[in-house]
Amino acid sequence: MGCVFRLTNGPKCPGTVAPTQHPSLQPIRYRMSKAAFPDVSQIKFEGPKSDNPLAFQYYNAEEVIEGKTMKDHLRFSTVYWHTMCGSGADMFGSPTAVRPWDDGLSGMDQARARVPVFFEFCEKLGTPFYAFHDRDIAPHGASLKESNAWLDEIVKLLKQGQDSTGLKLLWGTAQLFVHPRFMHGAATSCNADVFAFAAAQVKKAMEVTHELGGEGYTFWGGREGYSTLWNTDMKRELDHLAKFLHMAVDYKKEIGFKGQFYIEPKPKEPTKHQYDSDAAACLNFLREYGLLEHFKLNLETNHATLAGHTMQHEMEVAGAAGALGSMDANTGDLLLGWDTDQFPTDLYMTTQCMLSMLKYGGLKTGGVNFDAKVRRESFEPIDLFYAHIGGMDAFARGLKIAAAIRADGKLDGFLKQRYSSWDSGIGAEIEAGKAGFKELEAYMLEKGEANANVSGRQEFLENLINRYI
Ligand code: XLS
Ligand code: NI
Ligand code: NI
Repeated sequence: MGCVFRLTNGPKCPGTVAPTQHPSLQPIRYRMSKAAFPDVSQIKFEGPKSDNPLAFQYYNAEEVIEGKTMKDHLRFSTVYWHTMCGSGADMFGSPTAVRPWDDGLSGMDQARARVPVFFEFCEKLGTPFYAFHDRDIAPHGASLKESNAWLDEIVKLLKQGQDSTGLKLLWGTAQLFVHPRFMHGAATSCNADVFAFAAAQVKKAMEVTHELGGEGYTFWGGREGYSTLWNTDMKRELDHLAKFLHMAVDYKKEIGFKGQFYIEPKPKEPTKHQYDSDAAACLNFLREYGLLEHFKLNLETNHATLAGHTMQHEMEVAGAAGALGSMDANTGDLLLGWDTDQFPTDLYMTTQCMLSMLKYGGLKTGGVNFDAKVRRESFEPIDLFYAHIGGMDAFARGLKIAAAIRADGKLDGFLKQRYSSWDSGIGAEIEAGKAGFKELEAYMLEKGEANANVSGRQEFLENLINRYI
C-alpha cells in the first residue's frame, strides 16, 4: 500500500522530501503493513567510523566498562508518553506528527493499536526498559471504574509484549495532572474528594506496575504546587502530600511490591511553584516527614536547569544523601524558559552525569530514561529513531569518557591534593571531632596565620576535561 496517513494540517506525505546523498535525508515511504517501521531493522553497533544514521557509533551494549556492560550501566528506557502519545501540538499549533498506526483511530482502539508499535520500536532500538503513566497506555474513562477496566485490558497486552520481547518496566506512574479534576493539584488539592480520587488512581497504578514486574514507581507531582499563595494553605497541602506518600508506602508493603519509589523534582510548570522543586527540597521534605528511607530521586536534566542547577549538581546532591535513584534523560534549551524535553546530545553533560553515576555506585534499580520528545518539526516516525539513537550514543560516549577520566586519575588526584590539608594535622582532628572552637583558637594563636592558599585551577581542569572529550 502507498502512503495512507492523513494530516489535518501540513503535507499529505513526507515522501516529498528532496532526495540527497545522505541516507538521513533520503525520502522514506511509510506503508501500513504488519510492521510499523518496515524500513528500519534492528539498530546495531557499527562503531565511530560508520556513516549509517540508523546505527550506534558508541553504544555497544555488551562492551564492558569498569567491569559492567554498557547495557547494565545505562539501563536505557523509552517512555510511552512522548514516544506513542506525542503529537507535536504546542500552545500555538495543532498536531504535526505523522503516526500511520494512529490513523483514524481514537480511544481504546487507538490504545490497543499503539501497543505492538511501541514494542516493535523498543525492540528495534534495543532499550531494555520502558516507562508509562496509566493514562498514556489507556484513555480516561467516564468513571474510575471504566478507566480501571480499560487500563487492565491494555496491561494484559503490555504483559504479552513484555513476555515476547523481554522488554522490562523501569517504572510506572499515575497521570494526575491532565484531567480537569486535578486543576488544584492531586494530593495537595483543596478538594478532599480529589485527594481520594488521586489515591484510588495511584493504588491502581501501583498494582499494575507490580503486575508488570516494574522495578520502580515514580511520583511526579504534576500540579502539586500553587499559582498564588493568596489562595493556598501551604503547610496544610504539604502535610497532605506527606500523608498521601505514607499511604503509598503502606500499600506498597501490603501488596508486596518490592520496586523502588522515586520522587521526581521539578521547580515549576505547570504551576509557578512545584513543592518538589529540586533535589535538596525533595530530600528535606522526605526527611521532615519521615519518608526518606522509602524514596530515592528520579532526576531530570531539564528540571534541574529550570531550577537553576546543572544536572550534575542535582546528581551530587542526591548521591551525597544516598538517594540517587534514576535519571530522566533529556535537555532543555537555555534560551527557552520551559521544559522543552529535548533529546540529550551534549557530551559535557552526559560525561558529568556518568562521572557522578559511577562515583555513587551506579543506578541500581534506576535507568537512563528518555523523557524526551522529538521537535514539532521532526514529524516523521523515523525521527523517533534518530532521536533515541543520538541520546543513547551521547550517554555511551559520556560513560566511556567518564571511565577514561577515572582510569587516568588526574582529576581525582587533583581533588585529593586540593583537600589534603584535611588528611592529617589539624584538618584530621577537626574531621574526627577532636577539636572544638577553643582548641582551634589555641592552635591559631600559636601559629599566627593560616597556611597559604593554592589555586583552584578551574581553567587548567577545563582544559584537562577537553582532552578526554
Ligand atoms: C514532566 C515530568 C513527567 C514525569 C512523569 O515534566 O518529567 O514526564 O517524568 O510523570
Ligand atoms: Ni520526567
Ligand atoms: Ni519534564
